[in-house]
Amino acid sequence: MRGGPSVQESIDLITSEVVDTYAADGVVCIKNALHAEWLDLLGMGLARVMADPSQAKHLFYDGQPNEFIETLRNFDAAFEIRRLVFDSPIADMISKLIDSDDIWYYSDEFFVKDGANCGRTPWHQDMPYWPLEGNKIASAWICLDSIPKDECLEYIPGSHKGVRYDGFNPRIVAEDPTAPHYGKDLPPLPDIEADRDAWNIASWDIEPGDVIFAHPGVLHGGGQTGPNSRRRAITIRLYGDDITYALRPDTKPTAPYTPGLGLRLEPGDLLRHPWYPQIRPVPTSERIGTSTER
Ligand SMILES: O=C(O)CCC(=O)C(=O)O
Repeated sequence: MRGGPSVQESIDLITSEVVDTYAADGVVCIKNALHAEWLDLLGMGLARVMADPSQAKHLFYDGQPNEFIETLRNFDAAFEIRRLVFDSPIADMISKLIDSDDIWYYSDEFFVKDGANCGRTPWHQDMPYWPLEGNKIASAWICLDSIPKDECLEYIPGSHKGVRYDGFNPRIVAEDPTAPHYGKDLPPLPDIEADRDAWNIASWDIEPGDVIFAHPGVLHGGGQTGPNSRRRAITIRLYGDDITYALRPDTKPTAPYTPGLGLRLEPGDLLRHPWYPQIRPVPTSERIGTSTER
């Protein structure tokens, strides 16, 4: 039968052990974390985004047999994704995970590998692409499809406490998944695929409703699809009260590009700007009925 945890039951899955694992490893997988209705909402949001010509579709491995689609800030393009961010327990789970009552939206991203033999997402950390610093931040990775461990996103636990690498260059990932994004200030990514045994790689068999929470400093990548699979996933990125604006190398824009942000904020300022709406406490305009929810 379709179903799943209530909102409160989902929030209760973030136990003190989960919080400790997240702090140490920067990644934790919570099984059966979301009710099936949240996945319905996610599926409707994905359909709207894919049908919307004004929502940019970025192609990895453009024109190759392993091509797949990525779209950014679907919160602005799809009412369903906006509702998922405000109404589902994800924000409350992240609030407990990172110990911040106040939660803001940074971004969200679909990775649509909707068919056989889509390529791997190259290994990377997210922090180098984002104009921020701090520790109270998490991405919730949610997949609409059942996938085996070797098609799941893979992570290097603990790497959020290690070296901060340059990003990869999305335009030439097919030729070189470690080619630098900025080419300035940060060391290039290691070639983890070329030497997988040297790394402690974690991933999980995934069923719809499972959620992986990851710190954006953790190295992660992977998730090619097999001959009979599809893997349609979103990552919802939320942050808490210690996150400040930070500069990145000036050779490329950050992701998403937020023109004007750096003209209004100084490095070290708290990251407060309409680009990043507050999610918790729920703003009055987003409240449900007359409830007194946070
Ligand atoms: O799902 C994927 O293949 C990539 C996801 C990712 O890079 C992320 O969640 O930051």
